[in-house]
Amino acid sequence: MLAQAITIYQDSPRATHWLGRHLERFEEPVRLAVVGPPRSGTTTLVQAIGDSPGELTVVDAPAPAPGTIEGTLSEADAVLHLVRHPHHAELDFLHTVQDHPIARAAAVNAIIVLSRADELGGGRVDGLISARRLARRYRREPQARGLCQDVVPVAGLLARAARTLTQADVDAFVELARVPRAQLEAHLLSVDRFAALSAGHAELLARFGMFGIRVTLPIVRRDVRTVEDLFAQLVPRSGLAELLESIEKNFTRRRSVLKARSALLGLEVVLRMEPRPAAAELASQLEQTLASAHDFRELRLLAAIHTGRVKLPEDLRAEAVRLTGGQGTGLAERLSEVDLRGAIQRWRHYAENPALGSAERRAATVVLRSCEAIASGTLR
Ligand SMILES: Nc1nc2c(ncn2[C@@H]2O[C@H](COP(=O)(O)OP(=O)(O)O)[C@@H](O)[C@H]2O)c(=O)[nH]1
Ligand SMILES: [Mg+2]
Repeated sequence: MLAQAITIYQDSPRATHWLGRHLERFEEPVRLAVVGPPRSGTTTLVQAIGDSPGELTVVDAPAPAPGTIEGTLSEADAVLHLVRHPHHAELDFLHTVQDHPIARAAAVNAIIVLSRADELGGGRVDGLISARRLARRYRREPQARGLCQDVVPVAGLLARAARTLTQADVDAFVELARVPRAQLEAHLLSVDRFAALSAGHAELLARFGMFGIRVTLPIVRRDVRTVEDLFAQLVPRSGLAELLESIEKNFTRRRSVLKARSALLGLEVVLRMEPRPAAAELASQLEQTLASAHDFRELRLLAAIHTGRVKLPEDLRAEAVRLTGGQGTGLAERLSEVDLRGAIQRWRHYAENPALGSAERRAATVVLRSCEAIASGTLR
């Protein structure tokens, strides 16, 4: 469709440049924009996630002024929305972003991050526990439905410190662990008291934050003293592990769908800004594609299952995830341990079973469509 559009718009340099750029993007890594209000921690989190060459490019996208949202996000295939508290007005921004017909039809490219998650627990070592509870609750709320694929809490500062950990940091913690406990406790009561320990420790504090120090110290006390080992302990504790997993599952592994989504959005902009009779056919083709794109439905279903918005019995749940590509979109991954003919009968039955809730019946219909697409060989 992009190639067709380039032919139709060859006399418009602006349109062909824009469309050509969208064609190029198919070859590029998934482009992930990290968006949030000032001081929500976007810069810190971008450094914590880091690029994965050939797979993922992460860009820091400070919250744009109202009205420039489309421009900022049109370059991204997927978005992390940072909020410091989910019930804050900050979420209105996300509603605005998704308040576009195509964005809504394909709201499959966003993860909400509860950033600076350690602060939700008041800096206590178990801070992330309350943040996780909040995220779990929020994932199921109607307000989040249709807006995002997942809600994940992350203590970005600790995550970045883990990512950039050096042997010198480990040594500084080892030295800290030698200070008698009672004496150290007094220093751990406040940032000022801690910084007073020594200049080197002030730097450690700046990089790890008080939460990071409190979390890391007991690990080092348990004799974890190499960069690799400490890194392995800090990645899950900062929430970074869960975030990377969610990015992988929802974005990197679904690269082709996200790229297609970006291209459709890009095409829509040209068709809307420079309408012409020769493009009418293309416009209706675009509409049809969006209405029937099964890939988007699969992505939404997987997110609904993952977040608990759709509740299926355990065995059905596992099969639904596999058949809709949650373990990999290839035929082998979809069909492992599944007899396709039996699955089609089963899922048709579930789709019509009045004992299931309406969300579950709709889910079964999506799984059924996936099975039928596999059977007819039309699955891309
Ligand atoms: N406690 C805590 N502070 C953080 C965290 N992430 C960032 N910060 C601090 O919040 C401030 C803003 O962070 P920054 O990444 O520059 O936010 P940005 O304005 O969105 O780019 C800085 O002082 C950071 O050190 C976090 O996970 N926990
Ligand atoms: Mg910044």
